[in-house]
Amino acid sequence: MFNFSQYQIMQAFPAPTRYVVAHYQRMKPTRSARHGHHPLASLLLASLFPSLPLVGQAGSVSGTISYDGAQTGPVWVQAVQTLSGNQVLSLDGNGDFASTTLTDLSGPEITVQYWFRGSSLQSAVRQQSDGYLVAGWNNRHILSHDGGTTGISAGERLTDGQWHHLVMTWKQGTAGGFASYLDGQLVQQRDSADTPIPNLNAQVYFGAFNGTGEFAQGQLDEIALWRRALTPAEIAANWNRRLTGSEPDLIGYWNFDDGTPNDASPNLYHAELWGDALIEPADIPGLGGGRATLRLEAPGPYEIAGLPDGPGYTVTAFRDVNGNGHRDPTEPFGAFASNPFTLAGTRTGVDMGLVEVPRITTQPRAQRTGVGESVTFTVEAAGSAPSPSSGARTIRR
Ligand SMILES: [Ca+2]
Ligand SMILES: [Ca+2]
Ligand SMILES: [Ca+2]
Repeated sequence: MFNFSQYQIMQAFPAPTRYVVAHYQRMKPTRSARHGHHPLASLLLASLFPSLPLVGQAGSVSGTISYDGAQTGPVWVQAVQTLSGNQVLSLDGNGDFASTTLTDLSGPEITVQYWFRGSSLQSAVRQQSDGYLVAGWNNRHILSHDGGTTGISAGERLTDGQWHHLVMTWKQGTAGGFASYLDGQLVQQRDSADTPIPNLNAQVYFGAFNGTGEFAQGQLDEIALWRRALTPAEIAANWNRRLTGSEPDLIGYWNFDDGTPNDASPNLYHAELWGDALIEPADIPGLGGGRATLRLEAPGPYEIAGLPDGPGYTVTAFRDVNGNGHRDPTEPFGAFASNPFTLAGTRTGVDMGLVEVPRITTQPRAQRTGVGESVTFTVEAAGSAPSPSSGARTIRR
């Protein structure tokens, strides 16, 4: 299946700009090519054009971003598809976890990846005996044989209540061989130690330290362990794809979609639920569906192409005043009025007006006054409402 969600568009380009990429059209269709695109085409295109938008395929959304406020900065537009029917592992932070039958992660390379939403990432994926490997410990990824609890950062904003995709990769004795990624973007990397991961001969747990403490609180999904370090290009291209379980080099893959904590890889490292741990429905924005982000220098017309047709799209935009690449509470924000909608081919008129949450910029000050005198208190506010943005009231006493 060809998944356009892999194209995260990070550079600005004017809407009329077209990058026509047609190599896939000569590929032989296969059973998996449901829309006529060979899976190899995605790899080819991803390697040739890792960050270019595609056109002439499936759907596109376009419209105009308007904003009449005073804040400045680039505008980010995001189209995300949320597919229904997903199930996840839910842990309440008190005695809940899943234990697997997997006990050996030894070797020269590994990748641990998973989706997380919640308030504590502790022990998301954890193996520990006399050594340890923990993906998600105090918001870090740590390996006892390489840096101990120092580890590397798993990223910011992990516990903001939104779904996030986390990846840890490790490859023995490699420049930049210990790396973490958040939502497909590199968070931190450093050179790795030149000793292999030891065989800890201990069960791998989801959400707990050996079932006794340091519990995660939140939801986990799409937990995948690979016996090799995925490359930055692979992660950029595939981070929000659903796996099938039959991918080469998978150690194990738990997606909970059949209502069980079973390993969907051929290795069958099935897990067992403990405490109040349960598997329940929760749809993850972007998982297995379309997902694209576009950066504009300023409000105006935009187009996002190369999105797969289907239901569950939402389109939003914000003005990145502080330039950090994500939406902060005071930044102008807008959402398409017809969210969510079904994309079928070209969707025009996906217009959004950016508005700001009102914020007070000047507070009234205490004033001394005598009987019979007037005093004026002034408060000034910025934002899209209320109107007017400043005012004064005179009080007589
Ligand atoms: Ca519990
Ligand atoms: Ca799932
Ligand atoms: Ca921002």
